[in-house]
Amino acid sequence: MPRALITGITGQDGLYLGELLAAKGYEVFGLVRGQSNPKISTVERIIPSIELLEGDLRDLSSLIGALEIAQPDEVYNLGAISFVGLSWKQAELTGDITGMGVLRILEALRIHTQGDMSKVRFYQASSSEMFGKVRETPQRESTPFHPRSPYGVAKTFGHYMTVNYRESYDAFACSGILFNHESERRGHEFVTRKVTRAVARIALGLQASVALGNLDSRRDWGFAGDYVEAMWKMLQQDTPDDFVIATGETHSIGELLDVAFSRVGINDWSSKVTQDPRFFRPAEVDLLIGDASKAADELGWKPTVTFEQLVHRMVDSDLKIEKIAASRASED
Ligand code: GDR
Repeated sequence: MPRALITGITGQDGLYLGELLAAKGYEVFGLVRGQSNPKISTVERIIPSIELLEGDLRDLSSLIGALEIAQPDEVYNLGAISFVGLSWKQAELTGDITGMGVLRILEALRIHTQGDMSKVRFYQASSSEMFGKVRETPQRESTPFHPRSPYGVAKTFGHYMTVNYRESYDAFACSGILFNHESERRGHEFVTRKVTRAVARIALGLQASVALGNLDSRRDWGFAGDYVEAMWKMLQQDTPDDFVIATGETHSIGELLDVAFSRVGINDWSSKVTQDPRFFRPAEVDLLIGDASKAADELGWKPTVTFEQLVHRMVDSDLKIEKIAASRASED
């Protein structure tokens, strides 16, 4: 039975990856910060066989301890402060967890494997935010980075550390440069889920409008369930490498609003969306669109869910959730 350790198990990607690996017959260990973490019950419901270990990406010895217990064949580092908007307000914490956390887990692995880092396969969750103010379009593995947020800078540090440990210690370390990936499990602070929840609530008469930031930025949005498959595939190769994972399509926030509102029969959303300076960022990433042809050629990976299908499933799921919440509230 192969064994895997996932950091960031309570996040959207941790849940999908844990489910995928458990279905493939892995013994899955998840790292959690503190036993009172309110998301633990969700993890245990979605991945009943999960074994949770306490540890923190800010604490090297806790990472070494987790590796000793899990004895993993594969380690997936998905843990991070992942909300870009927050990273300006908590720049130091973002640098510590999203950036230095990668170095700490690599160091923990080096110590755990007694220097033979080829023994345990390592996946680093890198991000299209590293491209930032893009130098070429579409963005591919060779595109230079120009991050625009403390989050993007921290991810760039983590990416280069991963590459450096591969080159310095022969680590089996892969960096997946994933473009935005969403689902009904996405947190409400991210724009897709913020929109789909608001659309559901507006359709049900529970709220009148939604306040957003920049409607012109463009993203390459895929389905998170497809993207965790790519993470696993990277670690099954003969040699470690870095891959861009993306759909190759880009859409504006305005187009996201079009598709989400039309799902509930609203074709003109202009009176239902306001703009609030609080949601604009000090520096914006205007356009992202990825070229995942290397992943298609070498991993045989392709996205299976279109932008429209993704937005529809998220709106449909939020309609269900909000209906249940509204009927519970009316019973009370
Ligand atoms: P992003 O995702 O920063 O691309 O990073 P997010 O959904 O937060 O923003 C996407 C774009 O939407 C614009 N926007 C708003 N964003 C939010 N969150 N809330 C708003 O009200 C709003 N209005 C407009 C943003 O300015 C931005 O242009 C995500 C994260 O998951 C990262 O962790 C990951 O690395 C990258 O995707 C790939």
